[in-house]
Amino acid sequence: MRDQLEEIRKRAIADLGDDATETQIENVRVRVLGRSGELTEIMRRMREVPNEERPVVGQLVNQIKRELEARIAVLQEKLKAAALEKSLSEAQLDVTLSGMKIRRGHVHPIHQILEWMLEIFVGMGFEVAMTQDVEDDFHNFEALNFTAHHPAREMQDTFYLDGGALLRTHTSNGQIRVMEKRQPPLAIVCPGRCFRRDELSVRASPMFTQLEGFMVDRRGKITMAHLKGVLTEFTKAFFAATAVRFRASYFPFTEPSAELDMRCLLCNGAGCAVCKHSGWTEVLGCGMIHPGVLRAVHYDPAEYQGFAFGMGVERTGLLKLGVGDMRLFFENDQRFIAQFPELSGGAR
Ligand code: 2NM
Repeated sequence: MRDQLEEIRKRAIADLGDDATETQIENVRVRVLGRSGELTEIMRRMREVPNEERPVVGQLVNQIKRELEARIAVLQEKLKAAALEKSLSEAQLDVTLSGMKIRRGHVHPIHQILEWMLEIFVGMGFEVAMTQDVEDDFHNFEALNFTAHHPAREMQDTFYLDGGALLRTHTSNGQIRVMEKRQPPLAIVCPGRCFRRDELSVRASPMFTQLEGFMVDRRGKITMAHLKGVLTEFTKAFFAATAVRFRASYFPFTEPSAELDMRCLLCNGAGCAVCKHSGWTEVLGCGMIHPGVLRAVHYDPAEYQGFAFGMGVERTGLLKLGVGDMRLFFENDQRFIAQFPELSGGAR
């Protein structure tokens, strides 16, 4: 039996050579150490061994078992290390590669310009109110003191929807809606999209952005002087304008009405092609809210008064960014939008 054991050992060791494969190792393990393997078989036949020899044979079996187990462990460790080495060398990660550039988006210049404008008005205590684009005749025209046959109401100027609704032609509808719902004192700015049946051109677009605002309180508390103070402050903060002037104008919803001009940013008043040699650039429209508008929102004009103003964000954006063509704001050409990288950061 000892010879038999030595035979088993020798064969197993021979099969567990340095280049033994996973399968070969497993075969040896099953054949020799398995539940019906050769060593188990010897143990089962132990009663054939004379009593005095049994401990020696038993010891020998255990010794071979330990030896083979140790050998198998060593080989398996080696195989594992080799497999790791192989996978590392095959699935290479070259950390010196330059990497993929992820193209970052930009805040659209119009959106950023609007943010700056709002920041200035919010700093002066105004609230921001977003209002609806689809409106009825009353809130877009009637309440704003437009006469029944005002040219702005014409089909060729306004987008009418089925059922009499329309796309707002200015954000003033939003101011009417805010005043209907709330009582003075109020200081509100209404940004938003507006729609007019204009062809897209250097100067105009069928869809554009407006920022309008108003301030109302008891009669005598909000005067033309406040209008001038707030709007001069805005123009100086936003454009760094060196001077402003108010010029009489006309709007259905304000009386008196005015337009605010600033000293031309390009020539500082000397006269150039941009200001058509006037030395001034038009910035916004404004005025004291018409009593008819106050009555439409059930404010008694004998009790309340206030001012309002409005400006086109694209138009003022052209001035601010020194862009010469309105269409650039609507084409979304990355080469244009990406020209203002500072717009997506904080610096201006
Ligand atoms: C402008 C110019 C002047 C204006 C007036 C109102 C309202 F609703 F309070 F009457 N909203 N916006 C206004 C006044 C708008 O845009 C050139």
